[in-house]
Amino acid sequence: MKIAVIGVTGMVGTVMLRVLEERNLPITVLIPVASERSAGKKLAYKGKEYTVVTLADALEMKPDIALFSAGGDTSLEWAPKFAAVGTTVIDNSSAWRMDPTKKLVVPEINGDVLTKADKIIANPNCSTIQLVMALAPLHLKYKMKRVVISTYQSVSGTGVKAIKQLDNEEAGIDGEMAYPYKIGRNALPHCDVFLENGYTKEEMKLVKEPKKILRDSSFSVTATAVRIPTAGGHSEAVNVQFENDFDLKEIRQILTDTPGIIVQDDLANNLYPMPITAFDKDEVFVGRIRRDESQENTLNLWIVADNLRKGAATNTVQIAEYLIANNLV
Ligand code: 11C
Repeated sequence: MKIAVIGVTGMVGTVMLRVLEERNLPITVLIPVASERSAGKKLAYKGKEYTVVTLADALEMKPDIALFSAGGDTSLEWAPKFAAVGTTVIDNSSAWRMDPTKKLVVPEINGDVLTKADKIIANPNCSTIQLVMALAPLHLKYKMKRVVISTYQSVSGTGVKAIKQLDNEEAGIDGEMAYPYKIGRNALPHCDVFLENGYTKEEMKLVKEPKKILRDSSFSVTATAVRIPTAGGHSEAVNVQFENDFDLKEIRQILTDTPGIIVQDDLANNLYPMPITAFDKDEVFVGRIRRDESQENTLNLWIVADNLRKGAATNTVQIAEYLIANNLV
């Protein structure tokens, strides 16, 4: 397999390379790709040195799979060019997610929608992935009616400039700002840009993407996305009303039995998911599992994951693994 990583010097690209190193994909040729500015840089993969090439160079090499994480504009321009030479593109940007001709995939949930004909496959938004990982098995059993989400998102979701802003603030340095306000000791109800309906783009991703992944639009979703001064790891307080009543013990068992989910819910020992313990992990952590006593058939959950791993790099690599395992590439 010839695998290209587009945006390899970026934050998600770097993690993609690390995830590829850790897992056992049958990679015969690795093609690290970045902008003209980064072309020629050297990087290490499994103890060997590689030279970063441009998109045009990579296109000529006709990779079997290209993992894209270089922003929406690059994806819109280059993903179709790669698809045209037979490459299967797995794109981490928001460019293709809601395109009805493209699949939006979390392999554990809807990998079965993929076919050989899918040449551009979309990876969902990080906050969506961890949400649906926890909700999908519960939806199957109890059928969701309404979901209310409040997120607590780390600065790494915004990018390097935001990490730098937090670092600068902590060091007392006046530097470039990624946000309109200080992020240290603060909480900004503002992830991505505001839209005409008063919601942010991030909030609307949480409304739309789960319906596409779960292949069901019968439930309603509303969200408030908040940026907090955490370096990495997104957290979500989620309130779900189901059509059918549930048993809390059974909910815990279903989540415990779901591959990719780890239940951390032991109040006597102060055990609950946190960004700091989810850091660098591929699983989605669920805790504070309790009944909403204010209305029937309703559950409260706290869901945490490393947004750069399961929320981005790992899920993209898992899609590639699924394609390879099922001879779809
Ligand atoms: C954030 N979820 O934390 C965003 C980052 O659509 O892939 C990822 C944006 C995306 O701000």
